[in-house]
Amino acid sequence: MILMNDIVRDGDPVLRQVGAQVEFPLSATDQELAQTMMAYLENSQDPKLAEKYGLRPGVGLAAPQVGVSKMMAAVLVPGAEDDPKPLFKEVIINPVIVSHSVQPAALSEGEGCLSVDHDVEGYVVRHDRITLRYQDVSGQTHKIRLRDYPAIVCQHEIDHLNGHLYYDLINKQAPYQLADQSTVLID
Ligand code: K3U
Ligand code: NI
Repeated sequence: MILMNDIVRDGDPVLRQVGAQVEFPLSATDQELAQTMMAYLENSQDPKLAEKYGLRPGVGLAAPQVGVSKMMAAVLVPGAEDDPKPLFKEVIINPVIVSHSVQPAALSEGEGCLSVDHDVEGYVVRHDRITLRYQDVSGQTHKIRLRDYPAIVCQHEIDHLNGHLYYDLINKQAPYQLADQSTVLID
């Protein structure tokens, strides 16, 4: 089980490395990594388990954040409050953004990261819509379109796989200035 103590914090070089491609069929170690990363997200989104184990809630977790420099991330975006079905739930392996909208988007509240203990305020401007190609744990390739919040979460996670952290994208001089007035602000 992954606990907060297992999560690598900003300053560790593994968070700045480009992850290695994952080979298929998945090794037993990589299968367990996929399973335990998704279990972290599920547990962290359950208020009772989060409290019991001291977990910070997360909607995504990338392998480098648990010290493994590989192209693998778990994503669990919950659905609406009264809907138990997640909006997006997948372990994405060797993900590539094959195309994206010109239209930018940012979360109105900014972003956070389980590997960054202090909040860095400001807009993190990303693509509003992406076409994502990835492999699932069985090795099957998917090509899907995502927009708005799930697209933002996947971009945050793919950034982890390429050694980038969300605050790299914040304009430090003017954190809430938007260069493009058409930027979609997501609540
Ligand atoms: O954004 C978070 C959240 C948690 C529960 C419910 C709703 C939102 C927590 S921060 C988070 O999930 C990071 C996780 C990280 F850093 F380990 F990848 C991912 C993320 C945060 C904000 C925007 C996009 C992705
Ligand atoms: Ni993060």
